[in-house]
Amino acid sequence: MTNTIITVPDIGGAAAEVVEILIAVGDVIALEQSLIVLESDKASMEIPATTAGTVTELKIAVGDLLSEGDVILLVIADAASAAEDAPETTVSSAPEKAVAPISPEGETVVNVLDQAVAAPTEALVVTVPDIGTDEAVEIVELCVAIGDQVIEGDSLLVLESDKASIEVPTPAGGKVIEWLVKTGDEVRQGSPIAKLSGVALNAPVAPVTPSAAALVSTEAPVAMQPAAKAPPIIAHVKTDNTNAASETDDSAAYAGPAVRKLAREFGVALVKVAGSGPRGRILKEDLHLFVQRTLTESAAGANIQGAGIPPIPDVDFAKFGDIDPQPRSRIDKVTATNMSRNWLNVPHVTQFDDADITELEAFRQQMKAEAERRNTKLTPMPFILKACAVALNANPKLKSALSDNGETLVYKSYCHIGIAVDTPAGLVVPVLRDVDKKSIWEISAEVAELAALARDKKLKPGQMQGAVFTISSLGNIGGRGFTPIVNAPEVAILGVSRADIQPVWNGTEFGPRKMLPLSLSYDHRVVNGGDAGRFLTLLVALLSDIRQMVM
Ligand code: CAO
Repeated sequence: MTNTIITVPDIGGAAAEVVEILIAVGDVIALEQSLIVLESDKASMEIPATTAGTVTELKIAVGDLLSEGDVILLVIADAASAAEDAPETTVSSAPEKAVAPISPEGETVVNVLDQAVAAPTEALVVTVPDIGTDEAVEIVELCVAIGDQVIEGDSLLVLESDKASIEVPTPAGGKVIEWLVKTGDEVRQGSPIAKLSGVALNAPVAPVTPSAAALVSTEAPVAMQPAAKAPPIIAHVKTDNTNAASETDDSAAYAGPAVRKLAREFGVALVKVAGSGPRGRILKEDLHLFVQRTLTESAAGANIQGAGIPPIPDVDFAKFGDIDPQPRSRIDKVTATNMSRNWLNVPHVTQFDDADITELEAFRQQMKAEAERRNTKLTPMPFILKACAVALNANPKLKSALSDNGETLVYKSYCHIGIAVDTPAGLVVPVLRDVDKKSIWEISAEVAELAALARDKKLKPGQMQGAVFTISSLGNIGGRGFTPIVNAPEVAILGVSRADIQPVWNGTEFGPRKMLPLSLSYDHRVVNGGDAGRFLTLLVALLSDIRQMVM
């Protein structure tokens, strides 16, 4: 047995101080277990283990200033992990030494897969590729079994985030010899998921979708060398911005990045939470407890004072007849939460109008042959999308967003529009980018492509982000009108109902016209009746005479 050195990976430049040592000599550590906490003037970072084993010597002390390459400790790999580690190749789609941009939430993800050298080996550890988010996502399904032979591109498992289901394909063919995860586990980019054997590694392993690029890195089997593979470090960047949700400076709270992120999602000021971890470190469980207590207390207060929303009582339906309770999909549950959040936070107003699409429909019928030639189906949707883009650019408040706790209105130059798509797994909203710059044919093809991806659970998170406005169409189902719920932080949403022939007065007589019912819901904190009226009137005019769209 030989010692392996674990060193400080790329921490983004400047030296950082050791503020906490999370392990001791003699401890048995697991791969990716946090070893120490470093704190620079900008960030606090947990440094994870790059190899599993027993700690034999610590080379650092609290207060030391460390930079990339400094030795942290020595580890003797235990028999199991040594056997596991040596002959393996790790495949990941993380960019080489990538330092991800700082997200709006103030998270920086530093990925330190920094030795991208392919070598022929027997076993292959497949890791989660770039799934377009730094957040941990849940494994909802394992698609293959131990012993299965897979070929490159076969789906290994299905991940489900708050927004989408993502199938993770294998980057190479081989036999599945071990699962490193199970259903219900949460993983993120770089997490090892399965081992394959019989993989020919002479050729480079293919990048896998949904990743942007893949690399092959070999875990260094040589003792007394810095480990070649390192799991991602997640660093919380301190900012000077005052968090809208907290009245006090949370950087004073002692917590890791994951807990800080969760606290921001809950809107909890971390300084109010008591930590039960080592040296008072705030753990996720502490945060859950805090939220639970706060909710219970406020519910009790609300009941006493008669304020707040009374909970809907649980009913034992079995008392009245046979029942069949079914677990809801994750997307259904997240949609429910988002709907409640948006309904309760956004003062909604809905305005209705009908567009006379008689001419549009005549034109659409004329174009059917051309649509068939292009192997697409021309529905009213691409025209509605295009008309919305023109009307949004003419009324930019309808595609703005509130920020800074209501202090700022963010206007956007781009025009990405979301469309609600009903899928068996739940409601998802893929986003068409730059609708204002695309032709009706391009939009039509993209709607079909995104809707198909949505139904096949193949949308990437990035394909569901960045919308300035949403369209929810029930036109193919029916109904005379409905009040859609604004998809905050967007400030408006268009509901489209079923077009029907109506008798319309033309000044001298009633004539049969095909009328498309539209309902525009908007956030009345941002959009006033005048803004909405101008937008909807223009939209109706554009749909009634589509020649105006090109003017
Ligand atoms: N009025 C009358 N007919 C309409 C129509 C409308 N407003 N909108 C679509 N249609 C017709 C289409 O023309 C098509 O008929 P033809 O083949 O004869 O032309 C038929 O309905 C089916 O259209 P489609 O649904 O396949 O295509 P689309 O482009 O209109 O919609 C999409 C695409 C992805 C929005 C749709 O497939 C979908 O998922 N709709 C459900 C949306 C949903 O569930 N919304 C709920 C939101 S909850 O807030």
